[in-house]
Amino acid sequence: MNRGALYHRHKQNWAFMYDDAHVRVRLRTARGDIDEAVVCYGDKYDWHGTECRTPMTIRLSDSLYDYWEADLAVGTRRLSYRFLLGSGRERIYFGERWLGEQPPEESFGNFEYPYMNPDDAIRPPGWVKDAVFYQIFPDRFARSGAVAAGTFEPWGSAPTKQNAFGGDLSGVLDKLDHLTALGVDAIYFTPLFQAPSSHKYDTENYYAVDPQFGTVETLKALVEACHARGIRVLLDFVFNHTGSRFPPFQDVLERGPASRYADWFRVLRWADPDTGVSLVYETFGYEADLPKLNVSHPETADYLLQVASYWLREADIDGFRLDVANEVDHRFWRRLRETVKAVKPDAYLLGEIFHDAMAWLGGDQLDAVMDYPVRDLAIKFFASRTIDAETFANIVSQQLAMYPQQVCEASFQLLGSHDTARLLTLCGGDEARMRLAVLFQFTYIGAPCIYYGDEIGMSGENDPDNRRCMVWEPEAQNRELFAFYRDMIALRRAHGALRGGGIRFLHAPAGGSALAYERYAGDERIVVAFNVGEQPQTIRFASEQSVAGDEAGGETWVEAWEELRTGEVRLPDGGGLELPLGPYGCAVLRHRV
Ligand code: ARE
Repeated sequence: MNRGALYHRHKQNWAFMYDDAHVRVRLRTARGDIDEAVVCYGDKYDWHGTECRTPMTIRLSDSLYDYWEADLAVGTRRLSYRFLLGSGRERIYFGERWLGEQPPEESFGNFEYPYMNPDDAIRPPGWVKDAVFYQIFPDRFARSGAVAAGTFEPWGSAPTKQNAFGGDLSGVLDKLDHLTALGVDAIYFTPLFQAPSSHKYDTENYYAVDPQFGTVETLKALVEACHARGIRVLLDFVFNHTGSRFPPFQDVLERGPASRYADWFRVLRWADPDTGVSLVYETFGYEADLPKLNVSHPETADYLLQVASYWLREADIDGFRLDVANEVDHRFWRRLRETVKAVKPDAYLLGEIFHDAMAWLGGDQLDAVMDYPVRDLAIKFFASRTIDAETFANIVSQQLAMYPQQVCEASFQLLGSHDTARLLTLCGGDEARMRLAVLFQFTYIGAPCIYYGDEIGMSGENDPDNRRCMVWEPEAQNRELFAFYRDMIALRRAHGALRGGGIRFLHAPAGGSALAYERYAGDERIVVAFNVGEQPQTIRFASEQSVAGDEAGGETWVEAWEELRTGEVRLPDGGGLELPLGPYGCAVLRHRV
């Protein structure tokens, strides 16, 4: 047995309350190394009277490790536990402070989940896993009739880093039918508070809607209209930095260390008119226009918390997308969570973090992050085709094992944003590849988000080309693609197993371009299969490959979405399943229960 590969520790992604009555424990072992894993658990105050055993199953595997899981019902809410591992004839016990063939008599040295305090449970808002988001960049989505002609660039001309097109919130209001027809039920707006740039990440006034976009009243009317249609609204807040026109920063520029806002920013060196030395301060990414806020200063933190509270109460928004969340201190996020959840317990706190975000997702700070790591893999597998199915499945599995299940369910799944080139462009303009990526997005764990215009076939390279004006002329829109997106949303809504529950890869060969996985929750199981290559392929599953381990043959599988069918599904006599997939083919099958 490869003992060096064994890993477990309590809390975080290794032992967490998935619901109020269960602790899910996860154990890492070297891939393919162990035949059997069992959790021995009980109450440490009555170990001999309560000790019981539950077998674990491998739910995920990456290139190096298997991840075993078991859900433990803990009657006394106190959990002491150790693992019994078997490989060939070898049997060892694994605890927090020992490893060996004989476990200690008592529970001393076991792992502990000391008490299942309800307040320690990680509880992202329940609605998120069922939601489908649509991202709007307000300057480029829609311009209402109220905007004076000639003030802005002509709609549809080429975006540059500086120019503005006059999009506004009334324009969004006029276009809500588009979103309803598509079927989305949440909007993520990039910033709309007053700021000089077209992207508005350089906040000048946190309390005002940018005059180009409208007023507080327009925003309130828009949120109300969205709510009436069952659409939730998420706004983008920039608390890491401000714009240089933010009045407290202007005051610092004017008064130097004498400014009452001197501690609001991270000044490294004050200007000295005598020596000609100029002011040096920390910024976002070396951008002089984006001075970094010092949220460790109580006044600054209080100010920003009041901003959050104001917009929740005033405009009844449903969540916050938090810019550069990984560069703001944890203490501030804890305070923000308390502030926000006190006003609206099911508001969604979504952080922009591009890497391992467990340190923010323990239930006391953010609810979720934008899943750029999985987006990156999806782009490489479906769009640029620079990784094979095995690499894709391994790294996706590794990502899933890094978080508690409920955190994965509430994550924000995107294939593109205002910070990336557009999906269709990354697919080289090939719509077939794009559709496969979108099918993945809508059958994977986490709430999908459509970047405005992707659904009607817009293309665009990196910023600023990815921020072109939305195309509204019906003849210039790809309506078949729109119908496909609408179908994908409907498919996801029709099956709980696509929105919650687990995922298991069934077919992901090294060097391969065909991929299949199963989504499962309760009795429901959905198999999704793809061929991202130009050659036809047939994927074969043995019955035992199915997660539930029962018959995957006979008449138990039906097509969940016939429009996607690319070949005749075959059910061989000996059980199992055969899926012939044409070039860029795919299939979605449902287990009939
Ligand atoms: C402008 C120009 C760019 C130019 C840049 C630098 O448009 O072409 O490259 O200036 O000169 C906003 C605007 C941008 C603007 C920027 C600065 O939207 O258009 O860029 O302000 O003025 C990292 C951060 C992440 C950040 C991205 C952009 O971690 O937080 O970079 N994203 C947010 C917003 C942006 C916004 C800002 C932050 C600033 O979503 O829209 O930019 O408020 C890797 C790394 C990531 C890195 C990522 C993307 O994966 O791991 O850390 O993200 O690449 O670069």
